[in-house]
Amino acid sequence: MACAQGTEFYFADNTSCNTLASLLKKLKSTDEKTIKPYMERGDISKWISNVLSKKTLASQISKAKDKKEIIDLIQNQIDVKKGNIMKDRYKDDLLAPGHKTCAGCGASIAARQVLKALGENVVICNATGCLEVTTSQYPLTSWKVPWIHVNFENVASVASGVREALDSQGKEDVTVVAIGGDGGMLDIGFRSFSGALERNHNILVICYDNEAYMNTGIQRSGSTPHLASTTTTPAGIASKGKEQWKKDAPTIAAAHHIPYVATASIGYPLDLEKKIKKALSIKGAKYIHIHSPCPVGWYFDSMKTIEIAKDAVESKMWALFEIEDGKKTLSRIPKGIPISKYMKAQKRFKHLSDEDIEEYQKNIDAIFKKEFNI
Ligand SMILES: Cc1ncc(C[n+]2csc(CCOP(=O)(O)OP(=O)(O)O)c2C)c(N)n1
Ligand code: SF4
Ligand SMILES: [Mg+2]
Repeated sequence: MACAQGTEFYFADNTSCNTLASLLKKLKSTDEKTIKPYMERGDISKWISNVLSKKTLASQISKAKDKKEIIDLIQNQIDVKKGNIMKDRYKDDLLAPGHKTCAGCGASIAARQVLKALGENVVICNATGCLEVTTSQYPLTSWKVPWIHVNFENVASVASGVREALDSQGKEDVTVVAIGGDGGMLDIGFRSFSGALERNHNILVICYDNEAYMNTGIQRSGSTPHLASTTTTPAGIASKGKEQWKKDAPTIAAAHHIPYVATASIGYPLDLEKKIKKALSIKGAKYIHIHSPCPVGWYFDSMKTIEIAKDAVESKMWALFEIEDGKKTLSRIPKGIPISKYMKAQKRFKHLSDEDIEEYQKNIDAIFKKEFNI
């Protein structure tokens, strides 16, 4: 059937194969009898390691008992490659892959988790920002639900208008969502955000918070944490990064007397989805604030997005809570890992000394104690 030659391998009909997908295709059309002798001589695993440098896969294949097992192993590798490990959970994903976010982008993970909980009966209004520009490059779109691009500064107003239009058509059952980044929602779009909440429009407002204006080059926002270095608050001899503390947007949202406010993290998708579903069951304005790490703007390894997100929660840098009828309830008691673990993994905090971090820790502990008494 085949033999290994240099960096390629050839089948008996002289066709070559140098990707897992073409190997799989070939194997599927090859009968068990033909493949057996190669399995016994261990040639199949040799091809894989020679050609595709998949040493672990090759050793697994050398132990395979039949063709079906080989096919399953290769199919599994292809699925992993396509990022389909979560294929059962996210098989009906409403944000299609192929968009242009950077590797490990927390904002796109947030959007997938949000859509999973929302379902299809929804209109998404999306403010300008990373999530919007990367998912909607004309004529392509990743959104499999009705979606509108809105200016940077008025997404909650547009969502209010969409709500009115749908209601006037008797479509009260359609969920209307305004989603934007921290800059678009909480700084420049604050007037629109505040207005929609104050009117108690029946919409769900979501901020994916990557703690800076990422799309235009990592400028600080009101949501940037204290002492983070950004391009407009660069750490150096004269500065230790952003002077001010992070704007407390969830508390500000709750001060509009809306029925539901919650914080979430992409590191805890089940908590996030539960909160979205709860919001859907409530009439009036709802606000969910999602902590969404950005490997590019926070300068960390893009493999670590979820780890960073979880460390934010476990170190008390980001609290998961709900505010209902003015009452704030913690959704997850943090393990209390040192904030140094969270900070030292990100270059935006790299300039801080151990003493700076110790001082920071004291402040965070004090805020947490005051807010949640733990
Ligand atoms: C009125 C207006 N000002 C500035 C811009 C340029 N602009 C586009 S996206 C962006 C930053 C977006 O930041 P954020 O909302 O936090 O979303 P992110 O890119 O971080 O996801 C800015 C300043 C704009 N489009 N419109
Ligand atoms: S800059 Fe950050 S938020 Fe923007 S697409 Fe890249 S990873 Fe995502
Ligand atoms: Mg942002």
